[in-house]
Amino acid sequence: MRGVIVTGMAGALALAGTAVAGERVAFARQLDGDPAAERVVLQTRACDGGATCRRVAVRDGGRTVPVSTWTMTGYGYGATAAARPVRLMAGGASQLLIRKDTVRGTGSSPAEITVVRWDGRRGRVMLRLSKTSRGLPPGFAYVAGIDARVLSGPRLLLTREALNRADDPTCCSSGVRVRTWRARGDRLIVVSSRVRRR
Ligand SMILES: [Ca+2]
Repeated sequence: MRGVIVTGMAGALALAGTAVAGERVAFARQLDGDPAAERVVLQTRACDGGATCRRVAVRDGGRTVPVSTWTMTGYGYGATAAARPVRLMAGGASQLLIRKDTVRGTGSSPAEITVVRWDGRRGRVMLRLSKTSRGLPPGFAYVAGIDARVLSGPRLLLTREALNRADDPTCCSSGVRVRTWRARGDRLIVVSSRVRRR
């Protein structure tokens, strides 16, 4: 079950037990093999401490299945969320590029980028990058900024991570890592990685 972030049953239970204060449709897009387009919605609720939490869900006919959590894994912060369709696999379906940021966050606040493939029943995580992802280049202590975009043409995802040494102020990173990723099966794998040091 690796990579499955929520099953249909768990999603239904989570929705039943969680008050969703607000919701808006981000976009409608064909995400799987059935004829109807799925609607991708951003759901909002109040989190502990007055922060706003948002998550992304897919509405497929009468079912609504979350494809992200309300907060970022391992943190209790409120989170903003945004989702857009991307094409990283062959075929007509789109995948979702989900970005989560901390509500009223600073440079050191948690952020997360996730690529999810909707398989018609649930969201499968193809890639998840956060500021605390392991495997940093030698000499760097943490990621101060993270971003992702799709390169036109070859179905490659490009990620940029601002890299800080332990004594860097969060404003001013000592390095940047640029990686490109492509789909292999249900995962995204690194095809190039470059670290620039200032
Ligand atoms: Ca569909």
